[in-house]
Amino acid sequence: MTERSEGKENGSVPPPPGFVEQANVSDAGIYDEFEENWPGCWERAAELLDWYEGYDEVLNDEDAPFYEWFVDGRLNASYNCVDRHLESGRKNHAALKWVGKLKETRTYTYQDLHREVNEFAAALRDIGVEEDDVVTMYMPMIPELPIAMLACARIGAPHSVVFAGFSADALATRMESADSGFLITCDGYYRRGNAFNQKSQADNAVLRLDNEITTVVVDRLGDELDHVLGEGQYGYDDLIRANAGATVEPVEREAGEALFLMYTSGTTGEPKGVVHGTGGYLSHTAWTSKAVLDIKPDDTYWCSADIGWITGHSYIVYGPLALGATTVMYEGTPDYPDRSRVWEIIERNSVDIFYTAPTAIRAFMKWGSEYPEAHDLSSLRLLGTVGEPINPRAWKWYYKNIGNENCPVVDTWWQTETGGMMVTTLPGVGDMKPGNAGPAVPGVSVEVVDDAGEAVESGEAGYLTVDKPWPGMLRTLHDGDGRYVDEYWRGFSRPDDDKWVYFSGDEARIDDDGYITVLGRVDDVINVSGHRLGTMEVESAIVGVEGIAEAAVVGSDGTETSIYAYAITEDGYDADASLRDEVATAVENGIGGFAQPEEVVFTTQLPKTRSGKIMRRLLEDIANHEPLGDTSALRNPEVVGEIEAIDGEEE
Ligand code: 6R9
Repeated sequence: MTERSEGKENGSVPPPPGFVEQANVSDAGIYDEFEENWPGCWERAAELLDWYEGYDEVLNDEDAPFYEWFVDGRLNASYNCVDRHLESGRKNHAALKWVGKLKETRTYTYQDLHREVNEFAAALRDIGVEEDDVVTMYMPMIPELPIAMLACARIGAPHSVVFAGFSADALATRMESADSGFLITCDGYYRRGNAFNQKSQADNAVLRLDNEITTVVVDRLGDELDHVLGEGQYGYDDLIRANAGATVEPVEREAGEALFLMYTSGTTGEPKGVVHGTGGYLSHTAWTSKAVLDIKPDDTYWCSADIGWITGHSYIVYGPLALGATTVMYEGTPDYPDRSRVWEIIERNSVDIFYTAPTAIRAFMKWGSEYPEAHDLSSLRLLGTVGEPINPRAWKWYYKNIGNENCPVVDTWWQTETGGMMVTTLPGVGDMKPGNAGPAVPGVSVEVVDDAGEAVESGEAGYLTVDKPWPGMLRTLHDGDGRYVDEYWRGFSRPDDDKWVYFSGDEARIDDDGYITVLGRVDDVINVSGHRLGTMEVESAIVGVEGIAEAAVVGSDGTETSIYAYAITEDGYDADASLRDEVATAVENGIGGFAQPEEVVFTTQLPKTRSGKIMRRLLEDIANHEPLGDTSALRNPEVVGEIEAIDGEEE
């Protein structure tokens, strides 16, 4: 590294001057300005959108923690992400550049996008979708997915996108919970070059549901996978053809009305249906796309997340399209057909901004710098990461080898529930500290607190909380307002003093400059290659196997975080390879192949506290070959030696 990039004594790296000159936000005064004028400061975000009806009030907190942002404002997300860019003379500008698995490409200009979103919105109405009906989508990374999302937004039908890697069971659970009668899926897709039958998964899910489901099937594979449309099933292309040239007036939605649902894992086995509104969510994602990702309308921007997760919703679809930029969507994986794929896509499309996850960066690093070196990456202006903590070594590798020390790296902390970014440096303003996400976004207020809810001293670990509402925040949980309050607002709030504090479930440290280092989850949620999973969900799939009495799963950090499962067999059952296979199959069927444990360790007991709780932290240390922390709270300390011995034998 050069002297400059090694930065100051405390390891911080100033933003590259060439970047600052052109940044959307470069005045450090923005922090004070936002603080002094809170919540009015958030009008800066709302002003990025077009409203049919202006809001009367920025924030109504009378019914906290059910906050109302941009009260009585009316807008439509599809209009904001599509139509208005036609009106502003950008109709021939590329909106979506799709790069297919087998190197096919498709580009949709804003006009193309407008046409297909309208036709599909008309089709949705034809098949009976009404305002506020929840439409589930179970699709891989194909253009029809964002098109369907925007079509739903147009008619005020909240979408619920379920990651395509989830199993039929997991899809059925989410559809049932959302009371969703509509499903949009596809025949199949390519996984490492092989055709995978997605429709049979979707059909199996529908069979499990009591109510009638209307299904739309996108033909992704052509003749490769012949599929038959059954009763209540429509072909996407047929619907589009039948509605050729149709236009649908965007429905005016109140700011607080739902734009979408997104299921995410929590501490219990039941996934949580996070509900996002329209006005606050879109303002927050548009504003952070501009201030943090520095997106400008002429940029080609690529976020490598999957649209099946929140990052793809906020920063492939809604944020960048609200700003009128070109968003790249990639169907494949970074190493197929070879390890140059990502750099080739950046070079070929002159990508200006690249946003990815630490797990991918660690893989790139392992593969070696010769792959990026063989490509011209000089179009890049800014790099971002999200999803889990990034270690300083990976951060520096990314900064140097991909950004050539010319591109700021924004390490953005946020969650499904927050809707948009919450903690990160502003790339044109603040110094970066590798391994350290940064301060709260202007207008966002975070605090790291102890068990009693008091702010911890700088440098000490505590719970990461948000002590003021923010526009992108979830509205509630679809499963009920009570669960919403219990899950997020019980721990540190003092309702009697009308003080409401949101708990993220993360542990963090804060330094003297107010920079946050996120340490990881303190609840029973694990992060598997950027996919958030509840330990309970995986464990309940495992104990469903005959012969398994009890199970505990933890995350282990390799290049990719993977799952380690510890299981106890019932008397009379052999802890053998076939039982191990059954465990793997149960997880595949219950959740999806991506959640399969890397290791299944059979043991006679699990480490438990005196109150009978499994001490996952200890299993995590064993899985990661780390020194064991405090074991004094264990009821059965002898278990540690036993598990370590088995682990050792297996390696
Ligand atoms: C956007 C997204 C949320 C959890 C979150 C935290 C972890 C996300 C992070 C990060 C450290 C970052 N996380 N970004 N940890 N540094 N920059 O990932 O949403 O899938 O809901 O996961 O991910 O643990 O609580 P989601």
